[in-house]
Amino acid sequence: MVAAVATYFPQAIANAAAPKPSASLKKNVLFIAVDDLNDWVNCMGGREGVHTPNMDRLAKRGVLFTNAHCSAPSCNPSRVSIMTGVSPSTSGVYNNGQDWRSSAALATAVTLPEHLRANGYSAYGGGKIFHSLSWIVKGYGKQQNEAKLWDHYFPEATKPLPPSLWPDAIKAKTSPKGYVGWKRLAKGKGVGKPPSHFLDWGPIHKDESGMADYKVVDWASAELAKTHDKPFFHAVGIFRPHIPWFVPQKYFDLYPPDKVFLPPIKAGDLDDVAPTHRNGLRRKWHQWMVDNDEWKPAVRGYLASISFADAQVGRLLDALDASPHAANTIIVLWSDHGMHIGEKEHWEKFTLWEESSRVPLIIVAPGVTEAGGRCSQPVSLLDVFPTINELCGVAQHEQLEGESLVPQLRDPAAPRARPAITTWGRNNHAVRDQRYRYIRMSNGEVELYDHQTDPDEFTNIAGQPEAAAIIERLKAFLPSVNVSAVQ
Ligand SMILES: [Ca+2]
Repeated sequence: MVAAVATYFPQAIANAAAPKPSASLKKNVLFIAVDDLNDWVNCMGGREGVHTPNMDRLAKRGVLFTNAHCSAPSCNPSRVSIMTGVSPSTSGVYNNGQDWRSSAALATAVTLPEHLRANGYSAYGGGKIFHSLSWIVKGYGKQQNEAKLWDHYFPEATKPLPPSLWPDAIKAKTSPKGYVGWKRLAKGKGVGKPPSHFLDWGPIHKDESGMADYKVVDWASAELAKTHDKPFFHAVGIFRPHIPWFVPQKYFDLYPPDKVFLPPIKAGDLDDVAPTHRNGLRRKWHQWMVDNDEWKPAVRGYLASISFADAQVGRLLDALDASPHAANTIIVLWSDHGMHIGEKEHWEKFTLWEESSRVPLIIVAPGVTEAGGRCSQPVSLLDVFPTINELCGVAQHEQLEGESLVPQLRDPAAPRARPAITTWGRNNHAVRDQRYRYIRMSNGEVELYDHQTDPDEFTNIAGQPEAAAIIERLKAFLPSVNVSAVQ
């Protein structure tokens, strides 16, 4: 429960305390997490025709990192990593089923909101910031969030999503009016059973104000309208475009069925990938999509969900702009990892390729960033914590393994010595620099891709003569410590 309500700032108390004008305070932080959003954001050039006007306008206000990567392609380890600044190979938190506080490295780790609170900030959050140990629509299970990190959490730290329109239908495995996708899949149209009950989509014929994300943004907007006597860290977690892809009809209408694209695939693409990498793919899911002519409808469901999430980002930005804090608030928008929508015959994340690791990362820092900045240097979500510290004038913490991005915020062309590391399971890593992706599995299997000539990572060039020197250089960045997985 919310133990710290007394230190949260209801309007009446804030007014009575005669707060200092916002301009005299340290910068606030609006920290926006979007779940499972890959690079299908218009400003990132991921795919043509994606309707994301609000993330696009946010990117125009500051710096868009076009080569940003998660430290793990899965919700829990990625989120733990960004919130603690500690990499998966140091913490042993590699997947969704692990309790991060059981990690020796993280038992007493200081999270981003805790660190800011220790330095004069208040911290409040809502929606999905940390993961849950059980699937979020089945029940909340043990939350990876902790009430003690925050002054206040909406609706509560142990139950971070308010009731929405869809979970009851999923739990009951029924098809109430409006759930078109579930009805189709439940009837087992076509060949075989659907691959997952949750990989489902369809329009919701109800008002979007009933959606959990909408309610979270309503709450967040009301918080932003208040005055505060301390600088604040305000975390807002938007759950879409995570599956299932149920959003109102108007977002599906943005994508006429005959105009929906399919991601590129290439025959034989998987013949040259690391065998252990290939063995982890959800090829049966993909086969079901193809056999049942559901690939394009599924792409459409993901796109509609992206545009719904984008609309919520827009509502939040409008609320900030209308608030007393507009000129004094740093905005950081990130996604926890990417998403395969059939690329490499795979669905969701859980791989070491670009589709799983590349994420949108946008930072607007008043007085530091200039409008329209784009940085193509490889950066990691691990870098976010130290970046926020520097922007807020707060000391760094010894546990942090990332590197502040303030040099790139001041000058997006500023070089960066280190590549971005993504880890999937113990001692399997991808090293991404400005041009190449080097993948090294724990058993020694390797892949190498040249993004200059092969942006879809179709051809593994690790065996070619010119690869040896490139691999030798990138290998030096592989983590030297790879702790056992937290039990
Ligand atoms: Ca290939």
